[in-house]
Amino acid sequence: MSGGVLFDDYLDARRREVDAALEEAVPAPPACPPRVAEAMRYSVFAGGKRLRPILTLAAAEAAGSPPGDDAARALARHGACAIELVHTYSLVHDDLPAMDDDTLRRGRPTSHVVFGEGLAILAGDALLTQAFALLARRPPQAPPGFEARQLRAVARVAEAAGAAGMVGGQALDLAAAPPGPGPETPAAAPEAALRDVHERKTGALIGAAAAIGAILAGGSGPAVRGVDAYAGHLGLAFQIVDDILDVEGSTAQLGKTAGKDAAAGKPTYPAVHGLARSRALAADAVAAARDALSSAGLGGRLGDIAEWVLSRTS
Ligand code: GRG
Repeated sequence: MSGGVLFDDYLDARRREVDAALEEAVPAPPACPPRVAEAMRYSVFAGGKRLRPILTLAAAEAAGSPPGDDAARALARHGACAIELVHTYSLVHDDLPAMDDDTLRRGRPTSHVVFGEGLAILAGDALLTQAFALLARRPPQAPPGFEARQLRAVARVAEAAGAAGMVGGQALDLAAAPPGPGPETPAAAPEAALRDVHERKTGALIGAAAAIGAILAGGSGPAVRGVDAYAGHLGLAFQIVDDILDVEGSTAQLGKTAGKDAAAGKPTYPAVHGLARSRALAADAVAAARDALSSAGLGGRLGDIAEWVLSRTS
């Protein structure tokens, strides 16, 4: 990692930037009823890592818009917030009784526990739709032709979030898990099926987060393709590490119920490959992500972010 403490400072600064932008991005009364706004804010400001929006900003920086260029920065910030809203919606809906039925997320009681199932569903719906409102909003000082970049970003996020991406992955995941914990839980799942679920459920949005940063920044074709290749490997590394943490992490450390995947018999990397091989596969994926950056001649913080994904503990 290039300069440990400095990278921590970078992450802190980007987190503050994202949080300030999210304050503006989440609708508030009188534009919407207070209870919906409250439920949306409850989940958005619950202390997530902000990996995806930071990835959007870092990709924008790497592909062409320097951090000091305020006008260019505002363009990428909309995309970064939109991605975090989509991500937060997916967590709220994933925790519902009809899905993962969880009571703890980001260290807090889940949305449906606090607001009831109906409002949690609506808050998730509103977060998803607000993301697209934000992506379509014209930022001040947008350069001529910026609408074409916005359109590409809208399409990319919609594909990542929809049936071919996250929703599709979640559907496969639901189908793969037996109805409850028990000895019939399968010990392993085929590698190809596991990868397919992970690429859709987690990888697609991580890929879109990085790609739209490069797109909104006006990155060249090769730069956008390089960021895309990097993010494909990063998404895989993220999910392998997530699977490992589900086995090795504690509920307090993760801020969500640990050990749920294994208990539910879900296909995971440790279940298929064991822990040691899973760690090696995550490291390989991060090395491949770094190679993709080198091949495309991309600098900036994307390499550090890949190392962060590998070493994260929550
Ligand atoms: C409901 C359509 C729909 C999809 C749900 C994202 C998802 C799909 C399910 C969440 C279940 C889960 C824990 C997936 C593993 C990967 C993941 C998204 C982990 C949470 O992301 P982090 O660690 O969370 O970046 P924070 O809270 O830091 O933002």
